[in-house]
Amino acid sequence: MIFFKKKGAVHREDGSTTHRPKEDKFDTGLKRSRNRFREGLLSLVGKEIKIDHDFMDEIEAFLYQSDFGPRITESLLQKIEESSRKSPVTNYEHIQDIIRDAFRDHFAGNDAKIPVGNHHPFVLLVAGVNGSGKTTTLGKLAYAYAQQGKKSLIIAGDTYRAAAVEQLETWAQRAGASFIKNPGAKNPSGIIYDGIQKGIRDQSDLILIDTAGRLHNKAHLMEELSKIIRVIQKLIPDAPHENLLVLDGTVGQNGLIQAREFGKILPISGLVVTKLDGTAKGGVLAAIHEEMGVPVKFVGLGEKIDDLLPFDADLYVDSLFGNRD
Ligand SMILES: Nc1nc2c(ncn2[C@@H]2O[C@H](COP(=O)(O)OP(=O)(O)OP(=O)(O)O)[C@@H](O)[C@H]2O)c(=O)[nH]1
Ligand SMILES: [Mg+2]
Repeated sequence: MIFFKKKGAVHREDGSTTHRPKEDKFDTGLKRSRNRFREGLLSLVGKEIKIDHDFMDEIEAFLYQSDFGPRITESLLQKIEESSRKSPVTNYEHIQDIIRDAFRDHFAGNDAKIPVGNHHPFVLLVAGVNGSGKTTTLGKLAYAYAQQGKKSLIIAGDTYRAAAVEQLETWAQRAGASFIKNPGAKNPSGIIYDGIQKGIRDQSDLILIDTAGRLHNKAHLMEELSKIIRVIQKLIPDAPHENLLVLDGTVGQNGLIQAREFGKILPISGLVVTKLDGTAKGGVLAAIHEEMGVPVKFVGLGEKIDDLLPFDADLYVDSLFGNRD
């Protein structure tokens, strides 16, 4: 699927536009994760490596620091140990190959596609804790779909914060998407019902629903999320067709807890991991995917409108190693 044009446009303040390939975005976006990841390994370049206790401790420490979590760390260590039985002395390239292959296997089943053509309108909902990047992600998605010639309607389902509605409206304008809000609403049900009706009436290709941030341990807010789904299903019984859980990549392993709790309420079909441009904890992406068995669909690599990319395991792994330097 070509989701974004092959080259990502970078709009400058002086009005000029240059293009940055997707590879570069992953690479610069994951700079901090990469630096952390390579810190431990780089000192080994060009040396003979003896796979002993000290070496394994070192590898273990930096895998933890990158937030790969216990299970992935254990499985990587195991793979390195297995290989050391065959050849106890090795080199950097070999260790790198082991880790790289392990990640490729890990993400082999990760399908980042969203088959928006399968339903008309296709209903997509974003959920997550406060500030995880839901509204921004929705705006970026509307823009990306507009680039593909799709007509989107955005529903302002966050009825708690007036500022949230304004923020979303600005994104809708930038993306050229339709927008529906009810500033006086006390809860999201009414506006979501009206929005779905409008989307059907206007023959929108996509209906994109923003929801308020909610802490996963606040039972009434989680119940409200269930209600939102029921309201949508009154009009389109098999919707939402995509439930994206938006996780802030900088929170590391805490994302796992959020994913578990939201998963109890919402049939999560995909994950969006945001703010990977500002963290050294990029490994959490692998840990969450492992735990949840849910595909990572998008990654947020900045605050600009085109800073959302479909997740690409090869680019992710390449960017961690920084082989494009
Ligand atoms: N650097 C960076 N910042 C991001 C990214 N995604 C979102 N942000 C920023 O994170 C902050 C919160 O984003 P929002 O989209 O408002 O988050 P939200 O989940 O809608 O927040 P609530 O509605 O309050 O729960 C904003 O300042 C965004 O610009 C990203 O991928 N990278
Ligand atoms: Mg929001």
